[in-house]
Amino acid sequence: MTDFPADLTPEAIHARLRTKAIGRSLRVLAQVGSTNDVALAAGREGAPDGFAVLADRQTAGRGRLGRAWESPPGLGIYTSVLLRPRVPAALAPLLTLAVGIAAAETIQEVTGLLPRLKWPNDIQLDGRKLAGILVEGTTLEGRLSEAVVGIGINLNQGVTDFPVELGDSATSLRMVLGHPVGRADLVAGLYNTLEHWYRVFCDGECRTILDRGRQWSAVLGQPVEVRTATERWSGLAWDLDQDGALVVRDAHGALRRVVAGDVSIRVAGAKGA
Ligand code: BT5
Repeated sequence: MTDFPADLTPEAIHARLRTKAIGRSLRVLAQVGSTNDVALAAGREGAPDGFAVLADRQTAGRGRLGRAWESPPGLGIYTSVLLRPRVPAALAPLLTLAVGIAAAETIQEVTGLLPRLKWPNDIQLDGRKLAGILVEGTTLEGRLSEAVVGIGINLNQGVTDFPVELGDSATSLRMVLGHPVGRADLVAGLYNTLEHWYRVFCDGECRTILDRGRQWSAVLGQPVEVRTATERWSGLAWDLDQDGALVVRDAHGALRRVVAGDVSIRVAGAKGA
């Protein structure tokens, strides 16, 4: 029994790869619970830096805080990459940003579209969610010893492929372009671009990541609502801090750091911002 979806064979991907590490060791699966779980388990068993898992379909794809990631067969990209950056753990949030930049650049390269990064881990097109990133890691002696970077991108879904509750908030490349996009081109492009940004991250070039993250940002300069585990408040998205935290100017003019949470862009009324 073959495990590979016809358009996502390891040969199709390797033929398009220009990397030294990312995707060189690659496991393609027809179906899996979550590609992040496979990569985390492979990491514990000593898989190399850059080991990648790619699935046609996830039955338990996840986002942050136990949320689900819709992963229907044949339509999207669901991949996780194992990284061993060994940088100080405090830099971990910048890895999510670097992965977002890599995904946005790849989408632009392959389709000509201009996606935007919505802090902390979304990629948007026309204000709708196109892709999400989930980084799960292990630290050892204050260093990020192992990180699994999970990326889900909506490629060829039509509007009826999403559950009704996502109808107003989700989009795909096909919905915007009007034609399907080759999955092997996009995923190999993603591994190629990710390798560049992973190197920038490992070299500690935080400023380069932050500058590019600011350029791609959907939120900076926008009135936003911030929701954390304990609070909900409004302000103006001001900047990215050195560690990737979002700096928001509140109603009193104070600059507040948001380290973990969600932001939504307020469409009208920047009251208090
Ligand atoms: C994320 O979480 O956006 C991270 C998603 C990461 C998915 C990848 S796929 C490969 C790897 N393996 C996994 O198991 N996960 C990673 P969060 O910011 O918590 O957003 C989750 C929310 O996005 C959900 O609660 C829905 O509202 C929405 N959502 C779910 N599926 C979606 C989809 N396919 N497209 C757009 N929005 C979606």
